Amino acid sequence: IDPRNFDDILAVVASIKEQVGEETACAELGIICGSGLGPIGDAVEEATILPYGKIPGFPATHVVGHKGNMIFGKLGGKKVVCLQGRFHPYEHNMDLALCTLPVRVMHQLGIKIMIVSNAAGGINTVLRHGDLMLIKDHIFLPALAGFSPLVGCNDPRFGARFVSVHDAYDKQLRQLAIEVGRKSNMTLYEGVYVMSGGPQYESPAEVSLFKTVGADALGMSTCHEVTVARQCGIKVLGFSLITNIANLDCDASVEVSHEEVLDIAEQAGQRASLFVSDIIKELNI
Ligand code: 6GU
Repeated sequence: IDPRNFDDILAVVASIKEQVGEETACAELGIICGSGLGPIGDAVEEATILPYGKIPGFPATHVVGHKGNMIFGKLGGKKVVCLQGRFHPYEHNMDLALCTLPVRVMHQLGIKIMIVSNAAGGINTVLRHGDLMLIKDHIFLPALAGFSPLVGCNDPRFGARFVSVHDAYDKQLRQLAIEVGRKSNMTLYEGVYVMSGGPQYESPAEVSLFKTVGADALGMSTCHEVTVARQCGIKVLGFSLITNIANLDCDASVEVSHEEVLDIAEQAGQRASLFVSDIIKELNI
């Protein structure tokens, strides 16, 4: 499977439909559960689970704390397809087209809206660990340096050659999230997410750089998926679960540990998942 080849994507979709059935495979909402939104995958009703290992072209996931399942079923009365486990560019030689294959597959399965989540380090000082930040815009650092999933020859069936991302995180969906948050007394910040390539965490000087250019939270995922979703016209709602505070001062810095990130993601993930379920109930698709 070549993730840059449109016909290969259709072949992947045909295989999925053959394995789970045409009716089960069709979905109107796609969810990418990053660290923290795993529980939402477990909450899918009438679930049909397809492990990534059975999907042609899907690479294996190796990161501890990330599963690898495509889950079909219902949430809040909507037909959903849920990706429990995502592909990080640092795991796959910065092959961003490969890492976004699931987004193109979900588009062919019919999704109109995609909800994405990630674990992120807080840069803005109002953020505390365990907080949820609604993403209003992003800085896709790898893409600015040439690592974009849209690089290469573009089959027009994927969408436009030059994609506008002025409205990447849909304003109406963000307003809905804020309203639902208000009703359920959920403190919700809105901010800018910056994606770095990783896998090393950033130095204090690098975090200062991101703060200076307007980033509020920092992670290693999401932007590539959102960019591909926008190319094919999917509306996006994105969240960052703040698992730790990014280091800004090199004389008062602490080690960032993946265990801490996973621990907080697990603690706060249940609440975040309930909140996202409440949003899904209110969606008009
Ligand atoms: Cl501090 N940096 C990055 N790049 N990703 C993270 C993080 C920090 N904390 C959680 N994920």
